Amino acid sequence: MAVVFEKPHALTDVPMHYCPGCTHGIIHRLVAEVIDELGIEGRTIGIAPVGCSVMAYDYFNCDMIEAAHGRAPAVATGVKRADPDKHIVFTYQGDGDLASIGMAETVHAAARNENITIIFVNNAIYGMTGGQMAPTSLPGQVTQTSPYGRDVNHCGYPIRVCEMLSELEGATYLERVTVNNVANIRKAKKAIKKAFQNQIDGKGFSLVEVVSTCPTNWGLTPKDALTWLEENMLPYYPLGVYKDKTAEEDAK
Ligand SMILES: Cc1ncc(C[n+]2csc(CCOP(=O)(O)OP(=O)(O)O)c2C)c(N)n1
Repeated sequence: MAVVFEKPHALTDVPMHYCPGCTHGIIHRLVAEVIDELGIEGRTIGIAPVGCSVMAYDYFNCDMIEAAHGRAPAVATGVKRADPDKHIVFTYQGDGDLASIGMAETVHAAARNENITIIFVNNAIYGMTGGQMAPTSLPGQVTQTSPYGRDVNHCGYPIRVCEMLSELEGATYLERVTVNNVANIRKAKKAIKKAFQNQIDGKGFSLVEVVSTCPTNWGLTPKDALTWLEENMLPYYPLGVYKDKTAEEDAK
């Protein structure tokens, strides 16, 4: 019989706890498919700090470490450097985690061109803790801590992580993708695969930002959350490759 659907081996059978319409599940699956396709499950170590994906260790079949909030790139650096030829190391971080409390770790890991892969899930809010404003919340966005909308005079402007890191000489590969439709899910997978392949090839720091939804904390249905993402997130966070030193090297 022809197999038309198979769960990636790198995902466990544990049902995920994510809310309806949350895109963490799609992104987990893409990471798992890439691990399967590259045949690296046995040597992959994932690092997920706190955030809605805090229990990612239940969902991925590879070894997982839980880091303190924001510290995943530092932990990843240690794990990778302990046995650089053997370990394939990825972090899986939210925007509250990576761009707020963990910003220093992110910037310095990129500046050092650590040979690690970062999956950065940007849903413009602190999901796990109930919807507080994140560094990526949009101007005017209503959150638990900005009930009248994010006022840039008071709270400053959102941080565009890929653009910011692209100024660093160290960073190797930075791409922003989303998972709002099938075509974009395919592009997201391609970017995630490249980010892992770069590490296998010893190319250095690779980060894929995935523009994501949080229907629960945005106060929207799953369908309306996708529309909100398309109408509000994508204009502020344009998709694309922000840096690719591997392409520059290939062109030489
Ligand atoms: C040192 C520390 N400070 C604060 C917290 C509380 N906390 C847990 S998760 C989180 C934010 C999570 O948001 P994000 O990283 O965007 O991930 P999401 O839940 O949206 O997927 C915060 C502030 C914590 N666990 N540890």
